[in-house]
Amino acid sequence: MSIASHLFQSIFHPSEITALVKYKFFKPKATVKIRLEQKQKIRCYEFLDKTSRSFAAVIKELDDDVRDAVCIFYLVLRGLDTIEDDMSISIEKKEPLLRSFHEILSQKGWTFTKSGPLEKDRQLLVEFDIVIDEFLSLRKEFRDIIADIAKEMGNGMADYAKNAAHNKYGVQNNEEYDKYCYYVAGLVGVGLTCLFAESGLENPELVKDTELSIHMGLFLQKTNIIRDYLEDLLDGRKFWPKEIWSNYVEDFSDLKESGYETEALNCLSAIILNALHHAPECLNYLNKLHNRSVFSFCAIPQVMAIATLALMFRNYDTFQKVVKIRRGESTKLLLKCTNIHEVANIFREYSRVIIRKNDPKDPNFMKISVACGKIEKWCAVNLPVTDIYPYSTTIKGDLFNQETDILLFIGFGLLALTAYLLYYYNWEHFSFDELKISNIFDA
Ligand code: IN0
Repeated sequence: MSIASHLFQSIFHPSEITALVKYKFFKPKATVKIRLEQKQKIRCYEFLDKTSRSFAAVIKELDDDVRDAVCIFYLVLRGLDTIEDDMSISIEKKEPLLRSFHEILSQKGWTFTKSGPLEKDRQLLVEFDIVIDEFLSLRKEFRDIIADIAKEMGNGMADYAKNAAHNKYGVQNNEEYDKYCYYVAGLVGVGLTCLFAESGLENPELVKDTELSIHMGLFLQKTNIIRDYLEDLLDGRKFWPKEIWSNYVEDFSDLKESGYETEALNCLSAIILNALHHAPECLNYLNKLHNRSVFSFCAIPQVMAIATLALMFRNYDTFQKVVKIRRGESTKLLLKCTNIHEVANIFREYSRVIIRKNDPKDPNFMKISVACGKIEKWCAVNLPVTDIYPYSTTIKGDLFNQETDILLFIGFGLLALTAYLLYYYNWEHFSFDELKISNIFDA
């Protein structure tokens, strides 16, 4: 979509328009300085841009000490993910590939050309020898962290890939749901924390609190799984745990059928509630970070996740299409992710959005209030008093009141302009006689 259509989407949200313009024209773009002869590194950053342009920009903002390691880590994970996702690869070929991927990382010249033609990141594996060369050029400590995570993740993915029950019936219970998310996302958090500590940008103590790193990944992955309900269902995948959806419908696909709207919305509340439990722990993790670039890198996806959850909450569109926050809104959030105060305020604003949409008829009404209350409490305990906006002073909260202020400003501005134009052009020809009450009845 073009900038014009993003601007149009935000037509009633002037603060988003300001954010879009600021981001597009005034924010200095991160320039990764790579010497021209470093062709392979250039190619790796091109791959990064291709797989995810917006997240690539966030990676490029990282400090020099860790940027390349995170870029290669991301591409390695993409490689694993592409093999796991590819239904055209038989399980006999897929399992050993996933289990030995951490060794492949040291096999100079290794490429893979057997991905299905429709795989989005097919080319990454076709040219994977380049990623391997760049991986081998990282220092040993970084290489070991990336290989260790690839080993555990690859084995976890292989276990799921050959688990016939998982493939046929999907995720069964909440424990299995957490375990699956741990392999595909929790481990990413663990790996990133080790990279940050190893680079010296973050405190090595952070590595000890493995649970916090895992919560970071689970919050993101669970939001993705909820958002991708329809897409995954059409691809024959069921990641929503049966323990949750079976309380509402007989068949997982019923959630999108007409006649089941109430059940679907209540089920959606239940699975969003499950994800919300990770939010206070994510704030705890972010609160422990010291480096500015690491903070933004970690905070941006988290803030997008809570905004997406709030948008999906009691929103039936979640079962009909992929619900996405407006580009203007995401840009506005991205620009705010500079410190824990801003980020915690954003979490609180969106938890208030959820509270406002919460329905007393929903069986999880109370539990949702409690989960949002925990975010509210986190802010009350951890933010200075000056950052606290009590409930009673605002209905929608600071983030949204700003919008109303700008709209009022524009409204008054337009009114003043109209009055001025009327005055300027019409005053000389204006006659009070024409306004005589009798005139109205003359006709
Ligand atoms: C990520 C994570 C990510 C970033 C920062 C800190 C993290 C800590 C723990 C775990 C993951 C962390 O962020 C990306 C964000 C992303 O890719 N966003 C997409 C949007 C989208 O809808 O997918 C974008 O295009 O901007 C993420 O989702 N994952 C990821 C993968 C690798 C790395 Cl190194 C970091 C994927 C996942 C599965 C959630 C871990």
